Formats: sequence, structure tokens, C-alpha cells
Amino acid sequence: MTECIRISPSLMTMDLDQFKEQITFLNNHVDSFHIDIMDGHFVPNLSLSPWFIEQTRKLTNKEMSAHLMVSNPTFWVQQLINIKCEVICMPAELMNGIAFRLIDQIHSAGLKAGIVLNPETPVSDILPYIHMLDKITVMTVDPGFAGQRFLEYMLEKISELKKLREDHDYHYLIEMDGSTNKEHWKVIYDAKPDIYIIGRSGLFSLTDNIHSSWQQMVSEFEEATGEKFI
Ligand code: S6P
Ligand code: MG
Repeated sequence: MTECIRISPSLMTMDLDQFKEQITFLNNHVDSFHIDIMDGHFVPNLSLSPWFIEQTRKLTNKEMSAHLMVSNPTFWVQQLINIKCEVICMPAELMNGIAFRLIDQIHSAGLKAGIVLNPETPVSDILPYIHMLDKITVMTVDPGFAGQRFLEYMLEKISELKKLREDHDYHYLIEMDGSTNKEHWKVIYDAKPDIYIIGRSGLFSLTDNIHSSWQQMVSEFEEATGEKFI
């Protein structure tokens, strides 16, 4: 039996000429939006921003989940707290010496704190503060760009995180990010993350409008997994 599939579209990969139409449509189909924020240093690219989140909010009240790929998380966390971004996900690789302070700061603002594990980062790196987290994102591609190579064995981190959650009664949600598309739906679905981030290859590039792209994504999911999309 299929559990409810929670999709979080990666808005960095949307078609900006159809901004309003896409957000309005997706607002009725998803519980959260995934917003990539890069600074050109932590990864060699630029993408979205707190300002983009504010603009998107004019069209939806769904949860905004920011994925920070920045060298100065302290600065960007504060910017996101200022605009009350509901979920703020920080790079595990830069948390040494600031994790507890930033997580506390996010929670004091009534927001959710997450951590993102880049492919090279093991789950063990975040154990000192894992009990405080509301979300953990497992990267299944190298961060920084759309269209990256899918790294299937990263899905093992999902089982590891599920076991830890069960054994210790932790409350974080587990999401995966990168190359969610018809080639990989089966293995990703078998790993059962709580949230599937979907971008260019699995949604926005499928057709020339969001209605039919969504339908195609559903068909591709059902064909690959043999399950009903609900
Ligand atoms: C990558 C970013 C992701 C991408 C998404 C793109 O740095 O964190 O959220 O936007 O993975 O989709 P695709 O289908 O090209 O992998
Ligand atoms: Mg992302």
C-alpha cells in the first residue's frame, strides 16, 4: 500500500516565465517548496534568495524549506529568520563550533532547523546534535547544479537515519535531494524518504506546462514503482 508521497519541488529549476502558474498549481499538490540558496563560494553557482521566498509567499502559504549552500551560514540563517522561512537547512560540513547556537536561534524564532548531508559527509558527523533536528536532507547528487549524476548508494544514509530515529525516538523528517526522475524512482521509493525533492529532470522539464508535467511525473512514478501515487 502506498503511503502518501510528499513532494517538495526545487524552485531553482522551475520555468521563470511561468512563475505564477507553476506556484499556483503546485500550491494545491505539495506541502512544501524547496528553495536552493547558494553564494558562489560553498558551491560554484548562484540560485535563489530570501527575496525570492518573500515573492513566492504572495502566491502560497505552504512551508518554505531553504537549502543553504553558503560559506557563512550564520549570516544566511539570520536573513531567513528575518523573513520567517519555516524550515532552514544548513550545511553539515560547516557546523563545527556553531551548530548548537544556530539550531537554538532557529528554534527560538519558532522555525524548524534542518541539516543537509553532502555526498561525502557521513551521518556520524551530525550525531552530537541530531536529536535537535527537525529535518535531515540526504544529497543524492553533488550540490550546486541541476542535472548532476545520481549517487545511488547515498540512499543507504536514509536507512541509517531511519534506524537512528526509531531507536532513539528522534523526530526529524528525512528528505532526499537530487535527480529524482523516472530512471531512479524505483530505488528512491524503496529507500522510503519522508520527502522527495523533485527538480528539473523529474518534473519541470517533462512538458511545456506544469499541469501535464505533474501528470507525467505521476505516471512515471507509478510505472517505475508499480504503486499508486497518492
Ligand atoms: C542541487 C540542488 C537541488 C537541485 C535539484 C535539481 O544543488 O540542491 O535541489 O535543484 O536536484 O533537480 P535535478 O532533477 O536536476 O536533479
Ligand atoms: Mg537543494
